[in-house]
Amino acid sequence: MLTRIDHIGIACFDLDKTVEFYRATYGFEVFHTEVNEEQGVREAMLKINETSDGGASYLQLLEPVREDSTVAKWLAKNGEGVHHIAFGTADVDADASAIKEKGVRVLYEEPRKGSMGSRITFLHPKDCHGVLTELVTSASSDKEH
Ligand code: CMX
Ligand code: CO
Repeated sequence: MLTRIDHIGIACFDLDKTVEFYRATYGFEVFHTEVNEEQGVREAMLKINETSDGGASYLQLLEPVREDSTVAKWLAKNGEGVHHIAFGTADVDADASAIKEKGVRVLYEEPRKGSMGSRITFLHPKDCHGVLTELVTSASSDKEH
């Protein structure tokens, strides 16, 4: 069951400048940063609020680390902006299979590594009314691993 907005993914050209904008404008601080080589991004997670399911909602600021990454390709076409939304669930495997049964393309056979030890998968934006949609099970709520 999808129980929260885990994060909104925002693509940017310069992560440090974008982090500084969110700090100076809204007072949001960086909760976590990491490079996800597989996804081709350097990212900063800004925690906005905790949620009633024991998780939290974040902004995920994303800067590409290689030219052939999905985010680099998207930025070249669209410029900076909202790249995807992510729903949180305690069981990404079960939710991804249930959604696949409904005819929505799930991009990965098995969930992959996301921020902070989470497991993630994506739904094709063309099957989701133009919204690239991610499903996330955070490390703390993961029942499987
Ligand atoms: N939101 C909405 N639509 C998108 C999109 C996005 N982020 N990215 C691509 N599209 C649309 C394009 O506009 C294009 O539509 P048209 O054919 O109408 O022009 C279509 O999808 C195909 O786009 P493309 O530029 O040819 O891109 P690809 O098919 O190569 O890749 C996708 C699209 C979704 C398969 C790829 O972005 C992907 O695998 N995404 C999942 C991984 C990811 O995004 N990782 C970065 C974030 C990591 C994290 O959150 O941790
Ligand atoms: Co994301």
